[in-house]
This record gives sequence, C-alpha cells and structure tokens, in this order.
Amino acid sequence: MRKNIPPKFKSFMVNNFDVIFFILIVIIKLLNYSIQTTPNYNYRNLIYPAAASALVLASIALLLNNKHKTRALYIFNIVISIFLVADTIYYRYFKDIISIAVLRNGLLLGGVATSVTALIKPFDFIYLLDIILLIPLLRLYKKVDRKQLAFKFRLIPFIIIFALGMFMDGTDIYKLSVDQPRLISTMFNRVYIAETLGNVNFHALDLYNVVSTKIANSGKLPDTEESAIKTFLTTQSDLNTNKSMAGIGKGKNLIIIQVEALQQFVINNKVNNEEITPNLNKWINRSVYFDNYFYQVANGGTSDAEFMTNNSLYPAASGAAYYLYCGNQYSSLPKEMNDAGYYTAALHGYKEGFWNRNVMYKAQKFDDFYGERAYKQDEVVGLGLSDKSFLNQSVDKLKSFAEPYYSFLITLSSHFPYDDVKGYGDFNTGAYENTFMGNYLKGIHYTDAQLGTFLDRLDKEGITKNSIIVLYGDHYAIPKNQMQQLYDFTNTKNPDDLKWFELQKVPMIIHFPNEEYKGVNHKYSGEMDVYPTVANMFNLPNKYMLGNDLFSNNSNKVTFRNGSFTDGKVFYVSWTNTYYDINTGNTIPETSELKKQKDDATSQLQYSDDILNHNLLKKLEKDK
Ligand code: GP9
Ligand code: MN
Repeated sequence: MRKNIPPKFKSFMVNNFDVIFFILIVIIKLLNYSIQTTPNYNYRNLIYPAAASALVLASIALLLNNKHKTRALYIFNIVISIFLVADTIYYRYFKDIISIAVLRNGLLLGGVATSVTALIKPFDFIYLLDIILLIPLLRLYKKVDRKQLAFKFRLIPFIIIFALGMFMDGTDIYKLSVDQPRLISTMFNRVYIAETLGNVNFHALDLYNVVSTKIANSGKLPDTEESAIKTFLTTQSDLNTNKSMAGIGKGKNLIIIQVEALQQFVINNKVNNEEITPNLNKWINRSVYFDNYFYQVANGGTSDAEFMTNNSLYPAASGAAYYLYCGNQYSSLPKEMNDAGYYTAALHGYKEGFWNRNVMYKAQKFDDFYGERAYKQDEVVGLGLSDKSFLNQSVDKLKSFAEPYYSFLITLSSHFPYDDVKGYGDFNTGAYENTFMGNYLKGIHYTDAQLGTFLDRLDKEGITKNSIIVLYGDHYAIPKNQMQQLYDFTNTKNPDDLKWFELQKVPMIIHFPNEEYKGVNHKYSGEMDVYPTVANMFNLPNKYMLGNDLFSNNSNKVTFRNGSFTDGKVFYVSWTNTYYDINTGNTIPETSELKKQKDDATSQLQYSDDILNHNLLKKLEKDK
C-alpha cells in the first residue's frame, strides 16, 4: 500500500478488508442480478436496499473473532452467489424467482429440467468467480496480523452496523408496503419484490413469511374444535345435495371462465346509449344468471377467487392462501375431477409465478397449467397477453384436450387501472371519456367482445353442446377510493354501507348444453358456492366444503372474510357492527337470531382458518 496512507486508515482497512469487500461484492452481485433479470428496471434504486441487506449480514459476522468472521463472510457470499446463479437460470425459464414454496413443492425444475438446463449460460456463473479467486487471497489474508477485538468491543460495531442495515431495510420495506399494499404479506409478485428490495431481501422476507406462518400454526388443533369442524362439514355435505341437478354433468366437459374485474353493474347496462357488455347480455339469455352473486375475496385478490372456486374454503385472514398454504393437501375441484377420470387444466396467459399459481395449481392437482410460456405472446392488452389472443389460443387448446376435461380459464386484459385505452379499441363512453370509470367501461367492453368471439367459437366447435360453462367475475373493478364515480354511474343516492355492499356483486352465469334451466336466479350467493354446485352436478365428493350448492334450497348465507354477511333479507356490516334490512334500507337492531347468524359466520371463518392452518384435510383424509 502507498507510503503516505495514514497508519490508522491502513490498519482499519487491513482489519476490515473482508467486511468491506463482502459489502461491496454483494451490492455488485445484486445489481448485476437485477440488470440480468429486469434490464429496463432502474437498478440504481437498488443500491440502497442491496447495501442494507449486505450490512445486516456483515454485522452478524462482526460478532465473531477474526478467523470466524472472515469464514462467515465467505460462506454468506457463497450462499448468496448460489442463489443468484439459480435464480438467474430459473428466471430465464419461469420469469419468476425461486421461493421456499417452489422448493417445497418440488417445482424447481419439475418436468422442465431438460429445457431449463438448455437455457444455462456460462455468464450465469459469474457470481462464483470471486469465490474462486478469493481462495488464494484468503490463505494470505489469514496470515496477516490483525487486531483481535474482545467480544464486548465487537458488540459496538455489530449494533451500529446491524441497526443501520435494519433501519435502511425497514424504510425500504415500509415504502414498498405503502406503494403496493398486500404485496409483502401475499408475495403476489415475487419478481417485483426482488427487483425493488434485492434478491437477498426477497429471500429473507420469503423465509420470514414461511417461518412465521409455521410458528403461528404450530399448535395442535383442540379435539373439540376439530370435531366441531367435522360436524359442520358433514351437515353442509348433507345439505348440498340437490337431487334434481345431481349428476347432470356426468361425461360432459366443465369449463370455468374467471373474468378479470367483471363487476355486475355493467351487465344489461349502457353508456352513451350503447350496451357495455352486449355479448354477455346475450349469453345470459341462454343461461342461468345469478344476479345476487357476491365476490368474497380478501387480500389474495384474484387468487382468492380461484381458491374459493376450486376449494370452497375461505381466503386467508391476511395474506394470500395461494402463498401461505400452498403446501397443504386439498380436496380441490381439479383433484376430485381427476379422480373421476377427467383431464384438468388451468389456463392463464400471464407469468406462471404470479400469485404463486405454478405452485398452487400443482398443490390443487391440476394436470397441467398453460401459463405465459404456453401461449404465443403475439399481442399485449393491459397487463399482458390480450384476452383476444389468450381466448383464441385457448379454444385450440380445449380442442386438443382429452374429453371429458375440466378447464379453468382466467382472463387478464380488463385489469386495474384499465389504462390501455388504445388496446381496448373504440368504445365511446360519452361523458365518461378520459375518466377512470370510462376507461374501465372501455376495458370491460373489450373483454366482453373477446368473450363473445370465444363463446361463438365454442358453439361452432360443438364444445358448448358438450360442456357446462361457468362464467363469473373475480372481484370488484371500481375500488373504494373511486366509489363516487360508481355511485354517479349507477345513480346511487345517499350511499351507505348497504348500498356499497349491494354493488359488490359480480355476474355468475351457468350455461348448460341444451340451455336447460335458463333464467334469472335471485339467490344470495357467492364464490364459496361454485364448488358445491359443480360437485353435485358431476357427482363429486363434497365432504370438505363450506359453501352452498347454488341450486339447493340450502341457506342463502353469504359470509365475507371480514365477518360481514347477508342472507338476502339482512346485511350485516362488521366494521360498524350494523344490521340493515335490505328491503327498507334501514338499520335494524340485533336480535338473538341475528346474533346467532353473526356467531355462525365467525365460526365458519374460524373453521376455514383451522382447516388451512392445521392442514386438516390431510389429517381427515388419513383418519377416514
Ligand atoms: C394476474 C391477474 C391479476 O395474473 O390475475 O390479479 P389481481 O391483481 O386482479 O389479483
Ligand atoms: Mn383480478
């Protein structure tokens, strides 16, 4: 080193070369990973969170004596580098990042090992270069005479560096949780978390989420609770047998289409004197239309809608069931259809890892998941592949499936904030032009047109005649902070919680091969009720469902994740603990009957949470 270096600085650098090198090399590696996976991302934003994660790890090593400190930093560097190599290769094929769920569900390379290995590039291993070059250097460094601090003096740098790193990380995570509410707890977009917080922080958050969920659910479920759940499930199973519809789907295909942000107020409605959803309006006239059907999603958004439809279990109390409980055993619709000899497939033209779908579809036993890579990405409207191209390519896939099949399709283009106005094409919304509402109406009008073409093709291909087709909206389109636009559009005067809730419906349309049963059904129902309905029609077991068969005379009860509920006569709003008479719109006092309904709703949510938190279906299946 040059002569005129101040001795103190020199000895600081010699004593802490390993720590400084570690922090710098981790930042460089994390930036490089970000540039490799998301080139257009402004990776400069990443320097701060990358440094934060490096500081936290370095601070842990500072607690150790010199020899172990250097060794620990080297091992941390190796582990981080291995993750970066694996994540780089995994991203190139799956456009996703490896999570504990992916590892746990054996999805790392499941079935695609050959094609992924073909994607490996020598540069992927650049992260290991310094690990190798450091070997001789470390041998030399070990011989350098370094000042050994006593443990109590090592605590000071540890506390300073750890606190600094945690503070920096904490501010970043907080900023992200404000920018994208639910993202940290649901991990619905893992890649975005890694882009924004860095690869190390992503894996740390993933580990934290998994461990905290495991700890929260580690206690044994009391026998009394388990037997209460079993009693409830048995009662539900007995109630959900509508003899007249039992087995009518046998041998037929089942096609379920979940439409992004299809909220009910657009059905049979007009803007600027034009129908918003002319194709669905026509389809409704050929089908059974449930006009009091509610979405029941919670933090898990679209994935909650999927989860309820395929399991008739409530969404997670917080976070996303698709993430938190992807290691559970389910008696899901695809699983039971498989056991009944059906081929089962999920189809969605977007990133496979979004909402942890690749992991969760496997956990629910879909035979196949046709995701982004299974579709020609030839046209983008909104978030990704256009509904036009997705649905068109999907018909070709349906035609190739061995019959009978269960296909679950999820659309995408009409996705918040509905700003791909160009992609949606011409649809003049008159006074709503250039407003949020107007953009949504354009978006859903576009998707309606694509659904019309899709359903026409099913007709032409003879698929309609041989299938039961279920179509519904996954959740609201107009969020609460834009509600005034919805109140204005629907001419809702003096809005209150009841009027808000009554607008939280999505269309539920079931089409039968010969258009049997068609008409409007006013039963108060929701997304928890699809599976019991389909199970009855296809003679599937219905032992573990909390919902109600739509065609049974069973209760009209619809329970929401926040404890609110309705039975078609009364609406209970949990956040104000208020009951409304739906007919009069007035608030009404709690009666013992209403109190019982409220307690039942809370119990059913608890039953569902217990089933998920204790992986109870696995136990019940084993015990039977
Ligand atoms: C992405 C799409 C959107 O695949 O399903 O999910 P959402 O943001 O509506 O929950
Ligand atoms: Mn959605």
